[in-house]
Amino acid sequence: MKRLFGNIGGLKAGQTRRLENLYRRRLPPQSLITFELARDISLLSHEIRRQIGLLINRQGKIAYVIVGDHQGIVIPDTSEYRVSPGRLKGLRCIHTHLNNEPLTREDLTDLALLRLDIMAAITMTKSGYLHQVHAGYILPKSSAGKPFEILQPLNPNELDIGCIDLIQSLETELAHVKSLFEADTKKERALLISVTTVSRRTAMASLAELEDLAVSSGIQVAGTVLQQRRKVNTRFLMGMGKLQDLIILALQKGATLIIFDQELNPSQIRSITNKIDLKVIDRTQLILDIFAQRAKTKEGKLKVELAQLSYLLPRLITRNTAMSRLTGGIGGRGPGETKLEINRRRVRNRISRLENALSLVRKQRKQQRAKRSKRGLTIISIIGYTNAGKSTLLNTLTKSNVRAESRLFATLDPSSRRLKFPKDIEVIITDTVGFIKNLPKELIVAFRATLEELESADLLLHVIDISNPRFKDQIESVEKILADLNLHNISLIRVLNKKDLVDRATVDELTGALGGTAISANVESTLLPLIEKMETLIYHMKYRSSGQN
Ligand SMILES: Nc1nc2c(ncn2[C@@H]2O[C@H](COP(=O)(O)OP(=O)(O)OP(=O)(O)O)[C@@H](O)[C@H]2O)c(=O)[nH]1
Ligand SMILES: [Mg+2]
Repeated sequence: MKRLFGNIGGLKAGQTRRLENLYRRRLPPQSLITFELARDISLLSHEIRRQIGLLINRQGKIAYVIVGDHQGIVIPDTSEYRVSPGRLKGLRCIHTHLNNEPLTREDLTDLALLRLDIMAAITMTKSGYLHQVHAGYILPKSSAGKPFEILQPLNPNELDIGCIDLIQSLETELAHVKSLFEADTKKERALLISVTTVSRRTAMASLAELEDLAVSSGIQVAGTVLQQRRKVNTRFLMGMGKLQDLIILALQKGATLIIFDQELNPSQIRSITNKIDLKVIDRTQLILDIFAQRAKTKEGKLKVELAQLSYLLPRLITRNTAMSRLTGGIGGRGPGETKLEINRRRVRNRISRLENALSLVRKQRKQQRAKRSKRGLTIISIIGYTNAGKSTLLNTLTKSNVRAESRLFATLDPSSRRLKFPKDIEVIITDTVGFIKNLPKELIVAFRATLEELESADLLLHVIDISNPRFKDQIESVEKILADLNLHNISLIRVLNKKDLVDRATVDELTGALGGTAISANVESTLLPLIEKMETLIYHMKYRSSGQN
């Protein structure tokens, strides 16, 4: 006999047996529920003063019998019924309401979060006789923003609603929505969401950048959602109602993934993925993903792996058995407890091996640097926000061929070139990984070797893409990272790049305001003033340092 789910404490043996016997009942395919079954659970529910719920599959078999309390039921873990994104669960939920209340907000939330075929509530008279059945389902296409269809209350003789036909037509429509979006690509489609207390302007700018990041990593963007709140919900970031809207929007837009602009802490990601049946990642994970795609050299791959594992470790979670009301049930998607322990240990071991390998790299780098400084070579490092044009500048300056592309984080591995200035000063110029707002700390740690390289620079060229509408925020982010890395004492030239994309007056105004040199990194002739400025500065430095010797 299958077991009952929920609160059976204090029931009489006969009542428990009657509940267990419900598993034997079968439904003809077209009825939402039969009159007899609805009548029987109403009476039993009235007798025990607790809600009773049934989860019924599409063959009309009762998959779960749930006993709740006066107020509600808790749906158990239905993960064995999980289906692919963009499809319904294959289970409908029919439960009793002890009062005469139609579908509640919570019922609809569960309908959406669990992607049930149908959610129905049976209402009863004061003496426990079946009164009506209230049923609702998710609308595949948003008609005037309405996410659900709620049927007129069904009377006991109207329960033959062509249930399976209805579900099938919903599935067909959902499949259609999905295929519309999938077209010919196998790309993930993401809904981007920001839940924040900052100003709308700041939040939108950040979302726009998240969109660039998503596109850059090969994800299609299905839509963006901004939720401004006075206070951020510590567990789910947003309220249940909003989470529900999000899931429905994801279904309607054919999204397979949700990306949060905020970093989710381990317990938030657990709470949210326990509630909803879609892949959820945050900004940090997206950036880590891009880095993983871009890493080409052995060293780069080691660093990215280290960053990814450090991010993953605290998020390897133990099995979640706690279930909140109806909604809880999708928990326990991870492997069993012991397996998790093994995984954790493995990850820790791998992390320490990676750290060892990388500290060796750091040592070698240090030696190289020492050699260089012995030879008195001057080092210029090009830094700046990702996509600002750093590699392009290096290429044009040194006529070399470092990968420059219109996507974020094109460069992960630093490259150095020699450069001879007109006055015969020879310098080494290095290109490095791009910066970004809220650069994940795991990446800062993993890329320490790269960033340490910057410590030995004599001069930093901060490349700024003045054609980017968010360039002011970007300058701020870069300068913050420089300060965090203790690099703000090194001489720095602001290089205002992509001046060809901005009108002249603005370029002049910005040059004045920001105190930099404007260039087009891809046009050699525009670099002359910058080269002169570098040369003067370096000449000055050399002169000064030799004066001190
Ligand atoms: N119009 C214009 N485009 C430029 C200029 N400089 C660079 N670009 C373009 O901007 C894009 C990014 O250039 P990259 O040199 O790869 O930028 P990066 O700073 O090295 O980027 P990451 O390595 O990703 O951090 C490329 O498509 C370049 O062709 C410029 O002066 N004018
Ligand atoms: Mg680059």
